[in-house]
Amino acid sequence: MKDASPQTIHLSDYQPYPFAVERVDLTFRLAPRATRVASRIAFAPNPARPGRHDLFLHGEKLRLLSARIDGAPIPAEVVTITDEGLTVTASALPDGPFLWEAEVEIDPEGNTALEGLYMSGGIYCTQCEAEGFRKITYYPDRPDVMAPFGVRIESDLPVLLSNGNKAAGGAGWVEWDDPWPKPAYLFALVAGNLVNLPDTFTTRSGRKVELNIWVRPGDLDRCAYAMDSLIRSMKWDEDAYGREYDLDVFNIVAVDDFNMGAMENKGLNIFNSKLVLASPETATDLDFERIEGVIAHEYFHNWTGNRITCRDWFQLCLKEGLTVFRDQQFTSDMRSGPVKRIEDVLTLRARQFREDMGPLAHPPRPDHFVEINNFYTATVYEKGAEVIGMLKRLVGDDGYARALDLYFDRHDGDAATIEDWLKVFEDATGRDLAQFMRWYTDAGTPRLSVAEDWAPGDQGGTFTLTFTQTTPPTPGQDEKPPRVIPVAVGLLNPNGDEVVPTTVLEMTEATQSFAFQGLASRPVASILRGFSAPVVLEHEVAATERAFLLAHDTDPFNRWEAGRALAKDVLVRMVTDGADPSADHVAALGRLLTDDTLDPAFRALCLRLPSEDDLAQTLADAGLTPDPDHIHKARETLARTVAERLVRPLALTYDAMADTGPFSPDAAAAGRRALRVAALAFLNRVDGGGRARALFDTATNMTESAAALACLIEAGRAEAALSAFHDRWQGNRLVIDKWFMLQAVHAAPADAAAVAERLAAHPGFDWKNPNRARALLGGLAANHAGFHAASGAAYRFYADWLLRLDALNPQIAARLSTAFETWARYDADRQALIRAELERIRQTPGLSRDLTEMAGRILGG
Ligand code: B3K
Ligand code: ZN
Repeated sequence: MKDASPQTIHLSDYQPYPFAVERVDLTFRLAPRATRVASRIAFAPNPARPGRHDLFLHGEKLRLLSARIDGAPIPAEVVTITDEGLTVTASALPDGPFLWEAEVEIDPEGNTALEGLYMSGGIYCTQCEAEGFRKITYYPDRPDVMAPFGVRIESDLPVLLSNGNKAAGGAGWVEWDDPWPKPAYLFALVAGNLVNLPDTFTTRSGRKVELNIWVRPGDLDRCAYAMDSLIRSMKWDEDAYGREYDLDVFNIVAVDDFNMGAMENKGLNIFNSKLVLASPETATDLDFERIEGVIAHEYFHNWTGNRITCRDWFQLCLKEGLTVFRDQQFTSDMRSGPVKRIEDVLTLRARQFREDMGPLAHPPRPDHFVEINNFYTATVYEKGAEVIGMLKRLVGDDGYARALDLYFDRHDGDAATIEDWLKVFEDATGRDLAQFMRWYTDAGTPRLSVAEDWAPGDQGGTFTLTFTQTTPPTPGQDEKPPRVIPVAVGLLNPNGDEVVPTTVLEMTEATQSFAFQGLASRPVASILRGFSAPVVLEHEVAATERAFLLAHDTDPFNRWEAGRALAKDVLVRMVTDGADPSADHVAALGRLLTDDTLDPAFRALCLRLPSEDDLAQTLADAGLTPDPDHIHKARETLARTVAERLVRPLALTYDAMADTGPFSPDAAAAGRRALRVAALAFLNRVDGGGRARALFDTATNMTESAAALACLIEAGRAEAALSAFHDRWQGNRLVIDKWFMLQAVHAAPADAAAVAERLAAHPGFDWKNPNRARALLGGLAANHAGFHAASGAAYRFYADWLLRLDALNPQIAARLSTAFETWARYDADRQALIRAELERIRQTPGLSRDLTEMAGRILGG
């Protein structure tokens, strides 16, 4: 629990810390309820803050046993201790450098917030980003205070790990030394009964690095893919960015209780076990892809985040946006570039656009916050990555490479800012990026509308595109000056040939025209190729033109996008005018489905209908009030129509995409399975669940098993399958998470709240485990029509659980509260129901700072 009046922190108040930390030495004597942490911290005055200053050290939930400065106990009258930390009066401090020594006691087992030092299944582990180190010992817990750390761990447990290289060890103790100065948020400690999958990697300059993945005994046979991903990541970062690993050992540990995906602690990454453990029988292809991507992401942080860190938490996207961008590039290289781009845009729209269009909208670099953990958002991560993609498009590949080299040269060892980041691009390319900075400082998704003009002429015709950009106001930001927007455009001849290859138009004004001359005939424009900027494109296009682009566009992203836009147009008409599905649209889907020249993964994406949440947003954008039931029915009708009209090609595809050889998690095999289960989801609407039942009984991989189970739930024929699945997998927490989630996501809307309630009462619902809580609650929130059922039953159930979770783990509760961020889209009755739940949450005594901030922001106050 935090205090009742949380304070807002402002970027404009930044001041360097008055002291430099020259070295930190920590000794941990581990005990579940009473761990002793002894610290020795060598401070020196920081020339960047001249004058005499109090010594303020962050510290929360610590029992201070002793504190000395330069060996002498500190008189009580010069020390003040509050809930946030400890202050020693300036006049009591030596003039020059001094040594702080303290001992505190902490309670890892009682730490249910999973921040600081805590226990997961008998394993001691830490999570310090953003501000968890202050729950371990008194320290200036801010990213711009960097120091080399030495760590001694005393415990009878067999495996004792910390950052850096192992320095010494004996019976019951180990010492680690991390020579690279780091902020406290990158500190890590793990101790437990763990086993390891070992390997090695030799860097291109010949450093032999010991690699280990540490897991609980019994999990060792599910680590190979994570290790393979790590080795490929290390190689890729050398090849693509010239970045080498810089310690003798790289350890990864998997724990079951973790608030997010993983953490890039220096030399000792700690992972949620769901992003490490995988076998064909237990992990879906999506799980494999995520493992590969997150292993890479955390590894890439070693340079973009660790060697160069952030000056303050407002700069979070400096490390997160760049590292997401790098992991996206990696996945594109490992798998299919176009498929990865489409997947990333789907995520961006589903999560970031939704955030940017609602009450939680904030810039990639926010300028104030109450609880920084609430800002690990899609905007900071995914939009942060999009912004870098735009920079790269504007300066070109060579310019980007030069700028990144300069960034690593100039800022290695620094705690840097977004200004530093843009300056390296300016210096490396000579470009003025003042206007570009708005992408970092302004919230909101720009709307880019396009008008076309065709003027025939004797020397060929002129085709003119006129773009207009506007960005709707967001909380606290009413005025939105124009931004620089790179718009990638290509023009096609009516016969489908490309007459103007992809060219990047740079839009800098509110309205701007671009002319293409000397054209033989009026072309068809393919605009925003590769999704060259994170904007909403408003381009009125006839269905025939969308179908043309779906068939002929040479840009794979826009080819998919044309089909997507077609499906959305159809669905919106079905919802608003009661229109029937479009025969042309279904026929176009049929042509894609059977086009064997196309990558199956791409075809699977083209078959995927827009989500109900996406449709709700589209309707709200158009000034309409989305009705979740109508949306659900329309989407169901369309899916059934596709299934009825394309039953033969769907069935042929379903059979043709069956695995023939041994399982491979690679992109090609995963793409075939994706197409197969996409076909199954349609066929399930007309075969009464027959294929799903047969597949469920015979599947040898989790992708097909889980897809079959989802289909059976939707067909209302899942009882036996659910219990068989549960019996088979009850010893595997990650698979049982899927069992919970599938039931919540695929429940019939009218039953969703009741299903969730029943599942919450199941003995396997260990709500203290974040993965399990997210599986059920996140699953319910993802069931759009179920979550928004007019009775308000799901809202109530959900809010009850947020409150329960908040008392234990505020980060998880706050994150899950974003399910309510779209409340203003819906009708007055639903709005009133959601508001009442949010008010009830907000008024609950003892609410965490995290959830207080979220409920307040969602309500708009
Ligand atoms: N940097 C961590 C996220 C920390 C979240 C703190 N609430 C993982 C990552 O982005 O790689
Ligand atoms: Zn990250």
